Amino acid sequence: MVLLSLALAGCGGDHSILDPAGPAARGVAWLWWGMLTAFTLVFLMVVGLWLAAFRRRGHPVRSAAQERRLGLGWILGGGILLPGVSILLLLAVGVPAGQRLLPLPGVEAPRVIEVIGHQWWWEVRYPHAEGEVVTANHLAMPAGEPVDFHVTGADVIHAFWVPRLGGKIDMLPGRVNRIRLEADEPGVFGAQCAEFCGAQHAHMQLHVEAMERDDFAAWLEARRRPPPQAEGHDTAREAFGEHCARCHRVEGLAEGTGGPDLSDIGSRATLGAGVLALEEGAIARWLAEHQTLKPGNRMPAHDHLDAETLEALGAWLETLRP
Ligand code: HEC
Ligand SMILES: [Cu+2]
Repeated sequence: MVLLSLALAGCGGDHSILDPAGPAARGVAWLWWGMLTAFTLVFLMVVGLWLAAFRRRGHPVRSAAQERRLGLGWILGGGILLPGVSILLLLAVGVPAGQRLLPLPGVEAPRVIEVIGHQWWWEVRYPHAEGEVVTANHLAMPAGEPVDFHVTGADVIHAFWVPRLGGKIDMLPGRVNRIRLEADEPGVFGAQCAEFCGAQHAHMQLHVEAMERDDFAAWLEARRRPPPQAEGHDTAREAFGEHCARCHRVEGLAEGTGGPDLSDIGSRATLGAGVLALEEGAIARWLAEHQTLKPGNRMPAHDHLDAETLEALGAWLETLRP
């Protein structure tokens, strides 16, 4: 019982395929339950036959012709008919469930959100927004309508997977793959890179937030403008220009590439793709300890900067919110 409850504890939470929050995921979950039921029945039947074989005493006497017919029956029934019917059934349910994940023509083309996998963080782009809207490790989407995700990899193969919304899809460098997902209701969903992509693959989580359509429009609108700059913080801005701006973008201030966009970093839920919760002081802590918190990550250590500068940088970055 203890082992069972431990195992079942893995069935809940915001990464659970058994708790679907959209039509694509529901199709996959139903298929999963159906297969589990069918395979449990087959398992019990096999165990039953096996036990029955033990109980049987003596040998039945059959003629050679009877033996042959019995053998043929097993081959045709158990070897062709049973697998044939099982596979047809699986296809009949599985193919439509898979189709629902594909952006097939016919439906009015929904909104597109681009997701790019990096070692080891997520870049999210909103091409339909007027102006450039980019976020990192945080994906916002409207609820109650399908969204097409166009995914690719910047360096190695990653995979995009929001378990509660639907099946996963590979993110391949040099190719754009598409998947159509929909969230029934506003909510927050966990997402995780699902293709081993190097040492910090496990620390590559994405915070997915589905919102009412109007809230989503406002969310986008707020990010079309540079974040308001708080008074003071001049030393931090200067240090940022010197040490950080080549890799990080802050709208209206820096156009670096190679690292996450920090324009709305103060409004995020987590840092380092899920390594730290974003609370007061967390950014300064990340700056000082990120190579311990997420060893080998692609941001160089900044040991040559004194603690004061790192703290000033952290305090300023926390003010960056739309
Ligand atoms: C050589 C490029 C590079 C430089 C220089 C650099 N960073 Fe980074 N930074 C990165 C990368 C890559 C990541 C993503 C690491 C990860 O999560 O795997 C990152 C992550 C971050 C994060 C967390 C972002 C998030 O979305 O959670 C912050 C904050 C940050 N950097 C701030 C800074 C500051 C401040 C400086 C200057 C002192 C700096 N970085 C210098 C490449 C760089
Ligand atoms: Cu990965």
